[in-house]
Amino acid sequence: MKKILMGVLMVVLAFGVALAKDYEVKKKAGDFDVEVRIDKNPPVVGDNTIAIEVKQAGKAVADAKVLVDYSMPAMPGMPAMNYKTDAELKGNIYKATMNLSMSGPWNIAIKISKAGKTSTAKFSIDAR
Ligand SMILES: [Cu+2]
Repeated sequence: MKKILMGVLMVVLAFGVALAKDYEVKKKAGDFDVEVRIDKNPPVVGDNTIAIEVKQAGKAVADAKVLVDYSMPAMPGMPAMNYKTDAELKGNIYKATMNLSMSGPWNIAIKISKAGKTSTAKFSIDAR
């Protein structure tokens, strides 16, 4: 019985690793559902492509303005860093390149503007 459980666990783990190829984050921003994928997992120093899917009531939103704001708080010997880049709509996905200049914690804010209202989804990553 234990062997079977271990076998099942191994399969589940292997599957989980295979699925977790991109770095994925799901967040709410106002009444938007935001799904974020970063092509490097973990995110790396240098270029990372961030793909953002925005949905409202289950439908893709393709007429918003999406801005990616990424920052690192000040640390010893380094002032706070902050960068902003507009995401470009490709299909139904907003894409941008984040150039992370340093390893360590980065705060990401995805700002979604539509009909004069801006909603923000926030999360943190750890660049390697
Ligand atoms: Cu730093």
